[in-house]
Amino acid sequence: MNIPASSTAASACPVDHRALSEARSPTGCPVSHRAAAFDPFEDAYQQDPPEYVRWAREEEPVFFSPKLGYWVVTRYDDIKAVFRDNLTFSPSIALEKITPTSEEANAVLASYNYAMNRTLVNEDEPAHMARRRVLMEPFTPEALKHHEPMVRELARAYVDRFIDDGKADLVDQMLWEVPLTVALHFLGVPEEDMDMLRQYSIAHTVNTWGRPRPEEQLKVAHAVGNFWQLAGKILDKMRQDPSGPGWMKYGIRKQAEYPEVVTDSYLHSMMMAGIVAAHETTANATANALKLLLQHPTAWREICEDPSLIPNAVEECLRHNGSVPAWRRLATKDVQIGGIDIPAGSKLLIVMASANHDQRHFDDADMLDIRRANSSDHLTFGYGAHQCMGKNLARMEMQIFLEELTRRLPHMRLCEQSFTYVPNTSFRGPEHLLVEWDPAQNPERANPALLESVSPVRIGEPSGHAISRTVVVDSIEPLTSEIMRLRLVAPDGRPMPRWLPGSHIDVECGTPELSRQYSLCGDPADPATLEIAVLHEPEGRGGSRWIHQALKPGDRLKIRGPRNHFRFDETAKKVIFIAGGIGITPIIAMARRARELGIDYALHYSGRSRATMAYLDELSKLHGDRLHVHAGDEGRRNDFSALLRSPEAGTHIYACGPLRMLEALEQCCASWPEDALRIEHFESSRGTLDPAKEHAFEVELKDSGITVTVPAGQTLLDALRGANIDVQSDCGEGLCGSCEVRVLAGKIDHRDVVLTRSEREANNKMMACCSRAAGSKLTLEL
Ligand code: FMN
Repeated sequence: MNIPASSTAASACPVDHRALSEARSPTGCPVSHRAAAFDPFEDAYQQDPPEYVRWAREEEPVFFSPKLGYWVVTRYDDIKAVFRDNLTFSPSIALEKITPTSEEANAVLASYNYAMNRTLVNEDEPAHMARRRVLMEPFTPEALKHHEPMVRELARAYVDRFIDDGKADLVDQMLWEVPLTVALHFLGVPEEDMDMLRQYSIAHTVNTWGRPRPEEQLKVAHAVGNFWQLAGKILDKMRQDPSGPGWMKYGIRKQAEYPEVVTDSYLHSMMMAGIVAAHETTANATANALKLLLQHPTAWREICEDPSLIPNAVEECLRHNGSVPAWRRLATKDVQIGGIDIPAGSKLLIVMASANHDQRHFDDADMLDIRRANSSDHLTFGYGAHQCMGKNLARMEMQIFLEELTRRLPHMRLCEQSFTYVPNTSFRGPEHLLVEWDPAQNPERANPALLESVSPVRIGEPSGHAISRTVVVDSIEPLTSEIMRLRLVAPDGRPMPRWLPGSHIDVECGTPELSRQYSLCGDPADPATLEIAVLHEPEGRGGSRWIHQALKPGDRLKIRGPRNHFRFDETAKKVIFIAGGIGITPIIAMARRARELGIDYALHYSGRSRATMAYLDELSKLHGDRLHVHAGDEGRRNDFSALLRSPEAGTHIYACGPLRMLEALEQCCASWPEDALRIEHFESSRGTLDPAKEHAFEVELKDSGITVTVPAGQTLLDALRGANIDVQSDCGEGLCGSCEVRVLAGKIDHRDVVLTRSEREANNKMMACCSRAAGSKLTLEL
């Protein structure tokens, strides 16, 4: 489809007139020289797509490319908004040839009766969602689990073939064939000639997303034509007996039930597109991931030493260096993207690789951080109704490949080489990946038992919040008879993660199931140490008891985080800090920060007696008469109603302590401006699910186009995960805030202790682990 010339008048000029060139956008305006030079078939784009469009991401995030005839979108929020609205931004051009081919090449394709049409990826609503729903079941985590042993067995067998050679081209010797074999199993297709299918897949990529030269076009057309015919033959054979496992067979069986939804044309197109989609993306993604990790030896060493880091490392590699750098959409009406007018009929190239390096969404976006908490926000799998259906199969394969290679070849390194890519906009991975190692050092020679150990694969999105790190207990020191201070350092002396006042860490108290949160109460400026203080609760659930009784200096400990749901707003005019008992811990770093910034503040600290109150001397030295100690046995209770009698504009109150104290404070602050009071809870019973007292409700997922029922005995979080929707979660009790989802309609019954009063009243977000619908339905932005 050509961009209509008539659409020029409506649109404002989107470009920088100071940097003129001869090139014209469809608006008739000249485009900037960099937009004019943009060419995604250049090697510079192939080598590093986010770097190639850094200028655009920073200065001209939506621009028209005259060479391509597309509008190019480069920022995270804009691309997510495009994916989210698949009516305004139609996917119908996703499989169109990006480079129109010669008459001769078209004639070759026609001679094979080539008729690639709608699959899922390029189908508009309402046909798309009806079909997606009918065909979804084999992609659910439950169904995918059955494939894990086959993937593992294949990965091992391929490593066996080269492990004693001391060198390999991982792409040629493993990363193409294993995903291709897995893809064929998944589809239910008998194993065909692997080399031929690989060549066909590359031809399909070049035909659809490449810029083949005229002489190349004929060769490509023959390969694509043959691929089309082969797909037809496989389908015909499958139709004779569509029983047994495999997604294509499942599709044939569903055709009998829903002939208008699962059409013949769909099945033939999908057979061909499916073979490509299911393996080329995974093969490229794994090659990209291995290249990236081997180029970052610290990250490689860390995953070799601790395979539990692999699921998030996979996600971070998909973010940093994914295999699908860009995708396409068609604007169906005049619309704005990032403030730029886009006329109806415009074609869009949305560069997800650029979104994934957008500093506005990812801190230190260019850095590879395998513990990054929001790695899985990447857009490599797309987003919304068309999000990659095979994402969890790809994640599983990548985890298994990394696990096998890190365990068996931790001493592997990249050879000197230059990397080449097939020039095209959308499928990207090195054509070869040469690695070498000393076979004499293969760990399994000294320790054959190593081959038996297997780390569990995580099917679905990993939670970056769930990534643990090992630390060493440097010192343990009693602060009172019930509270002890722990100083934690890195085992190799490296700096600890950075944190801000209000942050806490999760400590694994002996087993991963017994995880407890502890606020950081040291100095954020000290990069080497994390300090926590733990109150012994003998009648508790066992976490604090374990810390007090089992832990010794020199022990290793697993922690997660830091995370912060109690952020200190440094713009406050005045701050009142109120701490009760062990609730002093998050307040310590905040009060120090207020002092550093010269903010007017007061610190009120209550306890049963001075002897039970940790850090008193240190606080008194630092804060002098800004510290007010309220010791119960001295008859000096904190009188909140007197302290907070008159609301003051610009004053913030930060409070942490026992539940009763916090409830009393909430009452006293009822007449204060909204959100003046900011609270951290250490405990909550509000989120406990009692099926007898609950009712079932429906959730409509706007972006995915499905409706899920949440039974009385299930949390919203579990219901979403059961429907293959990724939502992060950590504490599961409504304390930590990691499972927040956005709500578009329906009244929420909030059960968490994270949201502020005004956030609850706004009724536009909720914690999926514990909060529910007040009525019978909610609509979520998922
Ligand atoms: N307990 C402490 O003793 N010190 C802390 O600094 C501390 N910080 C916490 C921060 C947050 C965000 C939360 C949710 C809880 C915090 N707690 C803290 C409470 C502990 O996580 C835990 O509930 C307590 O040690 C009792 O655990 P137990 O019942 O397993 O013994």
